[in-house]
Amino acid sequence: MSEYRSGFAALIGRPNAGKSTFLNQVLGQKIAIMSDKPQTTRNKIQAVHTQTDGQIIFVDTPGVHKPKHQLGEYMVKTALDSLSEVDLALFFIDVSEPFGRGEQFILDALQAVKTPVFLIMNKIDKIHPDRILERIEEYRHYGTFAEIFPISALRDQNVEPLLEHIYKYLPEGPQYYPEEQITDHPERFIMAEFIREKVLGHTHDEIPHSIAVIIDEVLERENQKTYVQATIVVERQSQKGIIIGRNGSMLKAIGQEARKDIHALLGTDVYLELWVKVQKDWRNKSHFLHEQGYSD
Ligand code: GDP
Ligand code: MG
Ligand code: K
Repeated sequence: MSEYRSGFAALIGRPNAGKSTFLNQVLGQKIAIMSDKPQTTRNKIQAVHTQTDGQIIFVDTPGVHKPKHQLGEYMVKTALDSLSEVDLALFFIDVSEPFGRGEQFILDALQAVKTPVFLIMNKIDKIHPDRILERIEEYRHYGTFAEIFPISALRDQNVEPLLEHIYKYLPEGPQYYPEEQITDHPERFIMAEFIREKVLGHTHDEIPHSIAVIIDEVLERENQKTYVQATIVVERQSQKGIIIGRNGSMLKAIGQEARKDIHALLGTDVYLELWVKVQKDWRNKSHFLHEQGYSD
C-alpha cells in the first residue's frame, strides 16, 4: 500500500517567469494573479493540489531581485525564508530568455539552502524544440538541480508529469487542507489582487507596482447581491488622474472587469464601488505595510 505524501513546494524565479500561470494551470482556476508586468505577486499565495495519495502546498514567492525600497527588502526576505521551510523549491525560468544576473542572484540564494531544487524551464512553446536540449546543457553548468523539467505552463505541456515528480520528493505526511481548499488566503485578499491586476493591465509604466488596493467593506445584501467597496492607493495626484481616466472611463473599465472576476470568485452578483486615494510614499511606511499584512 502506498503512503500518503504531502509537503510544501516554493515557486521561485524572476518576475514573469510564469509562476502564477503555472499555479492557475494546476488549479484550473484563476487564483494567483497574472500580469505581463513584473512583481504582481507580492504575497505568498498558497495553492493546494490534492490527489488520492497526497497533497502539494504551493507557496508562490515574490520574484527575488535586488531591493530598491523597503517593500522590496521585505519581498526578498519572504522569498528566501520560504525556501528553507519547504520540501522542494521550483526555480522557474523563461527558457526563451538568456541567463542573466537575475538568475545568478537566485542561484546564489539557492546554494544557501539544503532544499532540493527543480529547474523548471518554462515557455518551451516559445523556442524551437532543438534549443531545449541546448538550454538544459547550459543550465547544468550553472547549478545542481534535483530535476530539470521543460514545460509550458500556458499550453499545459508537461505539467502533469511535473506534478507526479513533485509528489515523489515529498515526505510521508498528513493531508494539511481539506480537498476543496485551493488557497488559504481570505477572499478579501484575492478580490484586492483582482482589482490590482486590472489597474496594471490598463496602464503602463506610469502606474508602478507601488499601488495598493484595500478592500474597505464587503456586505451581503438581500437578493444574493454582494456589495464591495475598495480603495486604490497611489502615490501621486497624477497617478490618480490616470486611473480615473477621462470622465471616469478608466476606473469604470477597471471596475467592470474586476467585478466579473469577483462574481466568479463569490458566485453571487456583485456591486463594486471603487475609490482612488493618494498617499505619498506609502511603500516606505512600515506601519502602512503592517496594516496591509506585508510585514511579519
Ligand atoms: P510570474 O511573474 O512568474 O507569476 O509570471 P506570470 O505567470 O504572471 O506570467 C508572465 C507572463 O508570461 C504572462 O503574460 C503569461 O501569460 C506568460 N506565460 C507564462 N507561462 C507561459 C508559457 O508557458 N508560454 C508562454 N508563451 N507564455 C507564458
Ligand atoms: Mg506571479
Ligand atoms: K499587464
